[in-house]
Amino acid sequence: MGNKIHILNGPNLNLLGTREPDIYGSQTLQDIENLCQEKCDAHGLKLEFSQSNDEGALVDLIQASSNDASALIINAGAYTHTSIAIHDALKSLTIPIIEVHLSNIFARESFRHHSYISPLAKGVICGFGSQGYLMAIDAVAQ
Ligand code: CA2
Repeated sequence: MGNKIHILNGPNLNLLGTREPDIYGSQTLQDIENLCQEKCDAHGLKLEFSQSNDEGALVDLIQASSNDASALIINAGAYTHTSIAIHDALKSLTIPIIEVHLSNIFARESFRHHSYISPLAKGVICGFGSQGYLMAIDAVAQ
């Protein structure tokens, strides 16, 4: 298993940097991946960073993470609030799960206040933009 972590991103996060910078910041997902890679390098961690708009593909990636990752950091986007399939896939993992959101989901619409992921997560970080991903990597490293 070693020291590899997976960071998984859900629907529409490929659009980061193109719209809604007031909510999600102006960085692209590639910018965030680059920052995560630097942080992992500093900790001596290997990184697999993925994004999909497809719920089934995310389930496949979650299942695959159990083969070679020692932790999973996940921003499931809107599927956070809707997906029992992602909940079930995460439930079968034995590695620690950290849930991340760029925005503070509790300061937004009420439909974003419930997460199907939080009950399965070791910790939840939201509202700190891309910094939240780096905080999650630090938490994994420690
Ligand atoms: O704050 C987060 O990280 C979210 O997971 C982002 C999701 C949202 O549905 C969650 O409630 C909170 C949405 C990501 C959409 O990102 C876009 C970025 C730029 C333009 C359009 C969408």
